[in-house]
Amino acid sequence: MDLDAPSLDAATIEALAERLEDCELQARDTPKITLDHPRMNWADAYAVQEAIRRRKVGRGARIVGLKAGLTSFAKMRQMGVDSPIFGFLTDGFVVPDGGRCRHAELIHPKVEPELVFVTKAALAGPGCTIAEVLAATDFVLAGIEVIDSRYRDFKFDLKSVVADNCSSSRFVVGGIMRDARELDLRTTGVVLEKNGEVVALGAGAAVLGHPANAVAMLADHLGRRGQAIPAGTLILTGGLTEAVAVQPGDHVALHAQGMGCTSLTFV
Ligand code: 0L1
Ligand code: MG
Repeated sequence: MDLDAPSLDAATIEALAERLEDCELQARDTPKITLDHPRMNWADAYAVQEAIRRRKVGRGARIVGLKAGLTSFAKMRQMGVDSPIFGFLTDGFVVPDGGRCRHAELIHPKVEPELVFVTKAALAGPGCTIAEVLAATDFVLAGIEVIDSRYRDFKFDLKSVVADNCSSSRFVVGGIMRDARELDLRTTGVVLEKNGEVVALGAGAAVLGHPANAVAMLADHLGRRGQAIPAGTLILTGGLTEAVAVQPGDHVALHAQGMGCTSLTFV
């Protein structure tokens, strides 16, 4: 899927990165980029994402984690794909546990409940297994990802969304740090509440049969590029349910079985 050479020249990749990041920073939407570049390939898509990452790091942002997206069977079926997509998280995306997220800084945010891994040893693919992931995991905890596609009405194709850093915008983690080996993460239940009402619920197996699979596939993805997941990396493994739209004033809480609760409020 992603081993081609880029087909777009460096100037076009930089221009696309600037267009998408400007939309992110100014909270405005844009048509999907494949309308202008219908033949862009996976390498182009990840090259645009990488250029956005360089822009942020160049301005002093710190990379604080990685994410897998489209990891639930339901979402993969819906999008007609058989492999997840991957992005990065910066310190600018972090919302403190129980903290506030400014809705006006975002375009059309949605929240999704996720299980989060933090590694204590490097993980390298290809061929990374669930067992290797669990052995390399320091702890797991609950997280809520706020996704905010820069594309008008969330209308995109996969290459456009990879270029847009997989709709990453904000995230919160919290609750109780747990040893992954003490839990059956396939049957770990999650309940997402908005303003005290249950809006989504699911179990860990919704993500690729076991959320550690998302980490293994991330290691494989990086391994094909000669990279690895470093020790100490926080990884969002992907939404366990459909994403839920939020408005200013909404309080969102995630209860994850055995992992307590994490929450944020949109202001
Ligand atoms: O984190 C995610 O699963 C988002 C992937 C990108 C697709 C979307 O914006 O729904
Ligand atoms: Mg997500």
